[in-house]
Amino acid sequence: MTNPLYDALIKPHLDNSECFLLTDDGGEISYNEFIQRASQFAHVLAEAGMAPGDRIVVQAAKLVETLALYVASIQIGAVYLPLNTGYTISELEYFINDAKPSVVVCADETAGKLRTITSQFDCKTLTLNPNVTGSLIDSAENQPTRFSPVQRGPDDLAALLYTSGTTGRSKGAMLSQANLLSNARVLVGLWAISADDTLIHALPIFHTHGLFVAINSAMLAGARMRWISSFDLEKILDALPRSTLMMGVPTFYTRLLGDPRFDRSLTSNMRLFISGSAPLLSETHEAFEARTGHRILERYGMTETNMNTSNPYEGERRAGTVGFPLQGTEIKITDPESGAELPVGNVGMIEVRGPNVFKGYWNMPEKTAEELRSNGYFITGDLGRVDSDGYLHIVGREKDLIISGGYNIYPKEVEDVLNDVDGVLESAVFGIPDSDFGEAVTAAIVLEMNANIGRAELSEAALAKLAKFKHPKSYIFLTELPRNTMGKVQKNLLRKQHSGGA
Ligand code: MCA
Ligand code: AMP
Repeated sequence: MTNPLYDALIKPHLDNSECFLLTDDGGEISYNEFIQRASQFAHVLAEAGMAPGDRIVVQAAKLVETLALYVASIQIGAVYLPLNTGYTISELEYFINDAKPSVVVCADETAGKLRTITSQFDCKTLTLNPNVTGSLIDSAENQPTRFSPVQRGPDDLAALLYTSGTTGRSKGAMLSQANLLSNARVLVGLWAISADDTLIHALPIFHTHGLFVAINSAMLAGARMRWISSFDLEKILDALPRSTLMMGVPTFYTRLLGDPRFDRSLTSNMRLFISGSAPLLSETHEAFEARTGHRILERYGMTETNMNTSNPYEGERRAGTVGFPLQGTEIKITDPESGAELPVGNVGMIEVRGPNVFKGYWNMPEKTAEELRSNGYFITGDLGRVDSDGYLHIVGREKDLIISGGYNIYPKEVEDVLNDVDGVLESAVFGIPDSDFGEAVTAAIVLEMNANIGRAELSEAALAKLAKFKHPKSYIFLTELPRNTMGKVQKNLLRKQHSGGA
């Protein structure tokens, strides 16, 4: 038995002196230099007592060192659990309490605030600050630059990624070594990623898109990455003439189109633009081609499944569709009520099976049983249809979910926070079309009789409990929520009535 991710992503590069990362200061970090750094971190984690299968929680800025932590985690056979840098302490406490990591890596400022929770079990804290200081950096200084990888099997867990749930409670998706590696192999083949590629990497690295789709594929292929800490229009425009590949959420592409400098000549060295995480409007697809001559390749994935489908690299990239099932992955469309498979062309629940599909939710056997069938099919909660040419169209979502700038927001979680505010009788959170983020979080609020509160009190409650991207961008005060005869709030009606602004 070996360590599949190590063998595929790290071992081939131990002596690879080719460039891996292109940084903001114009510097280059080679594969072997980078792996030496990661190996030093692996020694620090091993000294902290981490054993194979232990969880490591990482909430850190998008630094080269944060990426090195991911690679260190593979080396020591740990389960990597990255968290959005925007999460509040109360959100972090939930994840830490649920996952019971043996190490948490976060900024100094956060470490102090997490002590109440980390002191409750055997959990060590290492710090990594945005300015690349902290106890992780100090402890790594004199460590050896080679690390013998811990043995792991294909079914051993490599990552635990939390995804919010319709009940408001986040669920940890357990991803195995084989889940991640099989997907990376298929994507590298399908998108023809090679050592000749330079990928513009401006996505966050705490989600599947920026972490696995981008990084695992780049490392497997031996490609370079232009490492940009977040979406920065100027840096991306500057990098385009020397790059070949970009992965982004639709907001990346609408923002690029918003700048007149983004044109055919600036993108003439580019080989491929890939979009995912949220629906790409056909208008964006068409405007992009008209401006640059490139057809964006749209694909479809989930935290629980990695990537499921993709438009073809060779062949027609069809706007408004997410293409065909990946090699080894099966898709079927079923009746949401009965689970029976529907004939081609019908709209129904998208179900997915394949080596990419996760192992279940951490500590939630009932949730796992509800969503992952015993025959291996995962019930995505997305509604779609397959057309007569085999392209999958996502036509909606059965789950009550808002996708804003590629981030998922489950209304229930926001409603729970708003309903707790004194003076709020009830609330309904929904998405309205937004030209930048795709959807914008909006809250309809019904106040208790004689309550004297407004937006300020609601924003304050959101600030204390929820990461900023989940905050309602607007509040609407109503005397009552529209309900159907069953008493269910009609969010479609709210969406329709309040969608004027986009
Ligand atoms: C930032 N804000 C947001 C978002 N991002 N609000 C709603 N939705 C967002 N996505 C808040 C900020 O806190 C700020 O609040 C205000 O909105 C404006 O921020 P701005 O500077 O415009 O935003 P930004 O920093 O430029 O970020 C926008 C972004 C970013 C570039 C679209 O959100 C992003 O990188 N998104 C990618 C997400 C992603 O990787 N998703 C993949 C997950 P204030 O002004 O109050 O401070 S899904 C996945 O992995 C699946 C498997 C898949 O298929 O890929
Ligand atoms: P996450 O929970 O962050 O993994 O988000 C997964 C969800 O993002 C999916 O269930 C879809 O609803 C959505 N999604 C991902 N890619 C696309 C896409 N290309 N088009 C439409 N929705 C997408």
